[in-house]
Amino acid sequence: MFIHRRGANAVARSLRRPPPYPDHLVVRMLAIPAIDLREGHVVQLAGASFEDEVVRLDDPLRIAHQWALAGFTRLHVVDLDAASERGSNRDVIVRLLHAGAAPCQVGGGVRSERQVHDLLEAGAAGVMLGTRALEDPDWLARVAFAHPGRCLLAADVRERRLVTRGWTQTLPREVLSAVDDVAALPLAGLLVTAVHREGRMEGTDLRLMEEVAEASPFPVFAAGGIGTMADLWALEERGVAAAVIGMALYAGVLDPRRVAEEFAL
Ligand code: AMZ
Repeated sequence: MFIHRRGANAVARSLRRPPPYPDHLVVRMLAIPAIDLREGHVVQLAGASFEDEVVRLDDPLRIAHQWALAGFTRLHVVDLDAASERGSNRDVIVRLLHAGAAPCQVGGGVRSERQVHDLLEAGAAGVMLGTRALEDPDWLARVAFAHPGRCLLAADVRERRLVTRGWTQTLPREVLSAVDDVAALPLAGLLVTAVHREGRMEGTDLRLMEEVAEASPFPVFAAGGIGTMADLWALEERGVAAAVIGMALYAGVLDPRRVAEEFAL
């Protein structure tokens, strides 16, 4: 039996109160470092702008090992060139998967069932599907049933509206309607990226994440804007299953060991 008030003990400790539940009964949120790939490098973009690259590191495998050494047990790998239809980092991704520093969820530009199949064959723990999944619901259903428990719907959201194609297209649909539409599929999770918060470290869109976590029958992976331990505790309190952290780890604003110690067991 698990207590589902995720993070209640951590919040109590942060307030210097005794934890309300025995630790072994509390389900913890997972923190996942982002490895965003561009032209073979690991990058971070400020405010989601390709013109405003603020981090560029040249050895993705070394970085993956560094996050694993810090204690993280999953990595979030995105091919930004493929997502924005500018190129591909497929070779780097295959090398990352073969290196096996930690299980990887992979996405960005995955637009065919063959690509999903190949990534899983190459060792991906999960595949994130955004643009094609949102534009072509029948395709998503086919792929999800062909690979049950391995696909995540990537819902990139600016304010409440879904955005696709490297965040250049805005769909008329809102994120909560997309959650309803996929509720019967055997997905591994729902990745919600608050594009309007991305790369700023000014806090995530908590209301959005809370509403999606309430509506979603799948584990919710939250991304965008995480900058502090308090952001992580707040997400956990709202029932979010996993948090993807980018800029705050690369900028050294969050201590990776401290985050992994609490959120990656
Ligand atoms: O930074 C961007 N412009 C960007 C980005 N990080 N565009 C897409 N993505 C990510 C999504 C999701 O994980 O957050 O790529 C994935 C979806 O890709 P696609 O090609 O399936 O929409």
